[in-house]
Amino acid sequence: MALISPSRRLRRTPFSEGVEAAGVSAYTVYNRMLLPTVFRSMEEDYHHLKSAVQVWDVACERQVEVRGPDAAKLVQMLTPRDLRGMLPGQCYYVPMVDETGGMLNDPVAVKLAEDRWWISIADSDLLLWVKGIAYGYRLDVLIDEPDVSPLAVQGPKADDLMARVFGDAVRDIRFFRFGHFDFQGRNMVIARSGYSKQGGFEIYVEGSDIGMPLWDALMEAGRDLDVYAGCPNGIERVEAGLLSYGNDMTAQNTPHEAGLGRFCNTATAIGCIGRDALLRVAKEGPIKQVRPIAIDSKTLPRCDRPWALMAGDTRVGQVTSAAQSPDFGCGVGIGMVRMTHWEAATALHVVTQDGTFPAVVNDKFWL
Ligand code: THG
Repeated sequence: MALISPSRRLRRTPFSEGVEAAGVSAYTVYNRMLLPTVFRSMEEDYHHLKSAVQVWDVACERQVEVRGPDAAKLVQMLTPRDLRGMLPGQCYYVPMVDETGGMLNDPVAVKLAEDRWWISIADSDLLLWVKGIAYGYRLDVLIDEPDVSPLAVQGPKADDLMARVFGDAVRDIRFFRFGHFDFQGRNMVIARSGYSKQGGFEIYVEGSDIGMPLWDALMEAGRDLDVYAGCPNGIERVEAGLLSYGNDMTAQNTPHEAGLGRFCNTATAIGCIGRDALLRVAKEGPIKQVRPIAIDSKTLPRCDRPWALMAGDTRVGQVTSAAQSPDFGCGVGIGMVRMTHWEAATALHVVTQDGTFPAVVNDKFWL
């Protein structure tokens, strides 16, 4: 593919200088911002992520900040996950839906205080929806996109690296919890979370000016840990079954179809927009659902379009993300499969732009 022309509409990040210096070799666009996808190669990045530690510029995971007396009420209107038990200091993975139960985003909600939340969004214009709801319901809230840019530190040596920069207390942060830490006199929200299954943290960097000093400090402190710039890895995240909004599910899908029913408490999420629609689909159950798909391949082309999943001559679904897995010796994919064929071990085939491969519905994701 040809290069993408940079311009003001395609936003750089507070870490872009560091990303470029590290020799980024490909980007995608996410929330109108640059998101690195490859540094050395997808496979080298994959092995390095699983053995060392990486620093990821995920500034494109923009925050929708909601603050004011009606903040908690508004956030509950956006999601079928019951937020009543959520405490300040917690993060929740929350499907967000429209009035028909269609998925608008699958962000991480960060509860800073009862009256102050960050919604750390996937790639869709959620800010417009949230502002529209707040205005339409005359809620007492302020909503904006603050100058907050997540920097992820991921990999088995993430704890050691983070402890060197922020102190040993970071080791005590529990999964999907956060604490406040100091870096050069600046407060940083640090959560144990991230878009990989290798373990690690996300630093919510407030103020673009402190971005490169933090990037440099992490790189310097981790020299002997083999720290390197990285990014969400297209192979590892499929092995892990981490969904990509816009790829694996869209506004055409309910959270149940996306396999996110475990993050819905629709019956008790009082006030959720789309609740009635979701109560119906939760009762009847989805007729298609996300499934892990193992592909009998030696190499795979880029999954840059949906690949038809066939049972004989019948189309029974599609694969929306896939890659050849070095560790599992097969292709790994995320598919959306009709209920007639979603049972584990169902034999199918997948039609790619480079030919057809045997495929099978796996019983679980690989990581
Ligand atoms: N971190 C932050 N913001 C984000 C992402 C992130 N915004 C965009 C995108 N990623 C949102 N999508 C996801 C998808 C999966 C997870 C987080 C965000 C995730 N899922 C785990 C799982 O499914 O196993 C854990 C979920 C849980 O147990 O609560 O981590 O990565 N800040």
